[in-house]
Amino acid sequence: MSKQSGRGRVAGLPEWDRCAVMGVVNVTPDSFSDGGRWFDTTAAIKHGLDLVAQGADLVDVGGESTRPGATRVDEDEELRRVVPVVRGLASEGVVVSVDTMRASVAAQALAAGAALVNDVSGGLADPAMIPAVADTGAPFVVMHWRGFLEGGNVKGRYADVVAEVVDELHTRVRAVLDGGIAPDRIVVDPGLGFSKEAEHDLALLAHLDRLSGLGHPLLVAASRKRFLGRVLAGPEGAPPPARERDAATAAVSALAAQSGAWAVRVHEVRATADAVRVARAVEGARTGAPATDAHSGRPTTEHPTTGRPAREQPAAPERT
Ligand code: PMM
Repeated sequence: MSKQSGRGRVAGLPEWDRCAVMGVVNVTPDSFSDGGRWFDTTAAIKHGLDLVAQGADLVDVGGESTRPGATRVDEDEELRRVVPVVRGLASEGVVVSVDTMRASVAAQALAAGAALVNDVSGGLADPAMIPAVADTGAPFVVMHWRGFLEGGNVKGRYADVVAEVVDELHTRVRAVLDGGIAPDRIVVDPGLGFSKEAEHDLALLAHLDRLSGLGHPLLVAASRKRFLGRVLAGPEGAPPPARERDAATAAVSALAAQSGAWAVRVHEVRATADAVRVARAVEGARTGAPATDAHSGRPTTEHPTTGRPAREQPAAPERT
């Protein structure tokens, strides 16, 4: 992968010629923006399929909330939440990622058809995680993490957030490589909102090129996060609720795609699917390499893996 781009190719996953869209299915009663909505297995599978129909390239399934102060779910409960949803989506041809900090959940999700392990602790929460993933040869997301989010954000002090996050991620990547995960199967993620204040998240977004300099594809997960609430509220106002931050999320998706991110992780897929395709079209106009994506423009095509209609047709003729 080029040192300038965080896109690259992740071995073991399909290749997209633009920033990929990872849709989120939280099978939890308490995630901060959508807790409880997809808690039932059937509803969660249907939601994942809907996200694919709206343009998601992968679906990230998680059974444990990582919001500040959340109590950990026990292992059996996490397995009960996650594995049937992973199996249901994978059996429909969806590229599934499993969002977990537990090796046992990762292993069972991979056995049920997941293609990628997304561990917000980058392998720190469970010492069995890296060997378990290395054994299967699955790709692995290494997120910047300074520990569980407890009150007061005591771990979120930085003199130079970009340099420190790059440095700490570099150390984690080395540990992951030493643990036997192949370099072309590692994705890095700055962990927006994890032990970070709004100013830290914004600085990291302003310097995605420095994170790409780690030499691995980059995942950016800004969706509905607190820093977007702060930006939208302005200096005095109250932040809008999480579910009113989707337009702001799509704006970050366009910026991340333009910076060469490999993927963006979002709750509301449709606007981000458009944003990454516009970013790709602009890139094509600059480089002379037109997009080959079957979804670009106003497609009538089917999703490449599920065979479902990718997007609806516009109801009325365009004006200009
Ligand atoms: N954030 C959340 C959950 N999983 N995974 C990665 N790789 N990066 C993130 O920043 C991240 C994540 C928390 O958000 P949610 O509760 O809305 O899913």
